[in-house]
Amino acid sequence: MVRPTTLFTILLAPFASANPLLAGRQAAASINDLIKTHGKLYFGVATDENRLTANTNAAIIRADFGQVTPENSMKWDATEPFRGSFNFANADYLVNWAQQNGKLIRGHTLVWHSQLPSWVSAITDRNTMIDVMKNHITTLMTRYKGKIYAWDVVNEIFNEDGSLRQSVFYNVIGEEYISIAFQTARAADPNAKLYINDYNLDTASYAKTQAMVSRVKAWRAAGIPIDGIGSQTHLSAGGGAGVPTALQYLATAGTPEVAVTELDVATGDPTDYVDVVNACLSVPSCVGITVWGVADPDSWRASTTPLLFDASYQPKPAYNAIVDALR
Ligand code: 9MR
Repeated sequence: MVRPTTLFTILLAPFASANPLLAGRQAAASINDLIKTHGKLYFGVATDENRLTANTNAAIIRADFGQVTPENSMKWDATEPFRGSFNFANADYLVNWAQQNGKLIRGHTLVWHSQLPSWVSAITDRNTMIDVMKNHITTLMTRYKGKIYAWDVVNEIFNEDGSLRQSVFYNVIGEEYISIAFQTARAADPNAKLYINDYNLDTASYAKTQAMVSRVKAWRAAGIPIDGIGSQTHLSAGGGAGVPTALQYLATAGTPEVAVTELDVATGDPTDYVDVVNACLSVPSCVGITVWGVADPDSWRASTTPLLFDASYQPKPAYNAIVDALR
């Protein structure tokens, strides 16, 4: 089957310069088109309605990226602020935009201790918590069934020492919440790739990286349907150096896929970005890279200017270095 994104590239790429859809494009080449020549599925970016309707974000994403992740609109506080009362306005906008523009979508995120409404944090009864978690997962995944390439089913469930975080899900349900979450997700949208996603997995020898690999191996052996490990890859300057070895190591957990899911680099050093791109190229199961926003001022850590486009929405040296590395 021809992927929608491939079709988009074939049909529209030759007319890019004349196509008003792509007006506003500033970069020399699409890093999404280039990474696909290496057999990867996408080079993507986090965004949402507030970004897509501002400045030249939409034009840049249309031209240069092949996948979008909702930065905030699919999180629990946004989608189910009160029990059983769902709000999909911003998430629908993101999904419709992606479909209209031929972009893959990574769903983010179903079970996370942060951006969690207080009504969930207040639950103390195990069966109630299981019902609530299952209903949340099933409702979101069913709404977008068939439209989401991959879901971050659980997010940031490890402590830095590799033990499991004492989140409200862990405390009330026990470790079994992980298996319940993945089984529920598989049943809701059997074609979506199901991911476990976390940060500080950027050094192979780090306790959290080691725990991710050993626990994912064990969970998969026990039948938990985990298809991918997402490495967020929020780096400090110089942090790219360890990523190739770390990603290789994460791949040894045996999941069909790994992905770089939230890349940004304090100072935006081109070398760090190229290290991460080369890491994905050198790991066969790495399906793609997502950067955590388009332009520096919109970053969650804007003061470190960590992204690929500057405050004027112009491509930075790191963007051009990625183009060179992929050519
Ligand atoms: O970029 C997101 C920012 O806009 C939100 O305020 C923040 C709230 O926690 O979440 C940010 O995204 C996070 C992502 O969802 C999970 N990994 C860490 C990201 C950066 O904090």
